[in-house]
Amino acid sequence: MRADRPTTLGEFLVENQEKFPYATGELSQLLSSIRLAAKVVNREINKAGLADILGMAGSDNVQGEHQMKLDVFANDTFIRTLRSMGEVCGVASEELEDFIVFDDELHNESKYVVLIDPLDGSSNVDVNVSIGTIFSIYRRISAIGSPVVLEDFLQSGDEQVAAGYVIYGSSTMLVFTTGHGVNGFTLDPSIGTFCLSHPNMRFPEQGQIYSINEGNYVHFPIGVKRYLKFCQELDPASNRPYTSRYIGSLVSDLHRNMIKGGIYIYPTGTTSPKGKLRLLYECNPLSFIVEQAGGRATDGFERILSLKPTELHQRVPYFAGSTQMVLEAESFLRSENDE
Ligand code: P6P
Repeated sequence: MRADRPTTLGEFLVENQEKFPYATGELSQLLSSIRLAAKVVNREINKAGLADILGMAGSDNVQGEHQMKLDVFANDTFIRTLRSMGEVCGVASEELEDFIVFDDELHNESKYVVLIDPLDGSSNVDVNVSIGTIFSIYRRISAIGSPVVLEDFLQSGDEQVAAGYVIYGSSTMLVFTTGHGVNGFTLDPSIGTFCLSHPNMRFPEQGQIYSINEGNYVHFPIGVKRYLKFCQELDPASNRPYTSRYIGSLVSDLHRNMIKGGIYIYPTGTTSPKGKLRLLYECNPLSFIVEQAGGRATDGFERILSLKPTELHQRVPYFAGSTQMVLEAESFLRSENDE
């Protein structure tokens, strides 16, 4: 941190280069690519209400979800920017059925793969609610010099070398970790630069905010229903009832809870037997952030980062946030299983 001005993201990357895994400068360059793409997407989001970029793209993504024009724009922007640099050999995206192979001599020599949710919560664009980009970075496990393969993407979350998110909200922030804590950078639009605004972000051990779509209550497992009633009971000793905050935008809900303390839950349900969130490009990267910030992230029973992925778009139940709150919620799930 400088006395006269905040550290820029570029300066931070240079000053912390030696801490990055396999510090050869390539990861720094990769993170700079993400920084550039974030600025380009941010510009379009901020004028979405004006340009003809609002609304549906007229296509559906692999999830069967209607693609917003901004979804498509964000996906294309991140993939194009990642391809233009020489650090990445392939990308998997929420918006695409299969992963993309950058199959040429330069990129086959690259060491990293990126998994990305280019614009999470994008249905909120038309109602001016914050949305986000989530990214996850691994070293490839297949032989350098060959085209990237599926196994390069199906690594457990503990193998991530970096992960983070961009939140396009009242301000635009890039929050990431390389395994040495979590740092948040706010975009200064007057100079088009991300500046260190939230050094060493930490999840409060306890919190009073629970984030879940209670409209799905009837579909929840009994343990989740019991936990929600627990959150809503009056108990001065534990500052309950807790407060319900849920805006239907995972990055925004999780970011708020990291700053204020809280838990985000997307459980299984009769309409979503494995939950809704995707392991590889939502839960793994955010769980790396959560754990690096001192929080806890599980599927209700197991650490998310320990799970061994079996397919690109697999879904998992998600309980993430202040450690004491996640442990509390898990205890209700275990009691259900003990019956
Ligand atoms: P529901 C957005 O589609 C998303 O993946 C997350 O950003 C958000 O938390 C969740 O789904 C909202 O889902 O079923 O509550 O509308």
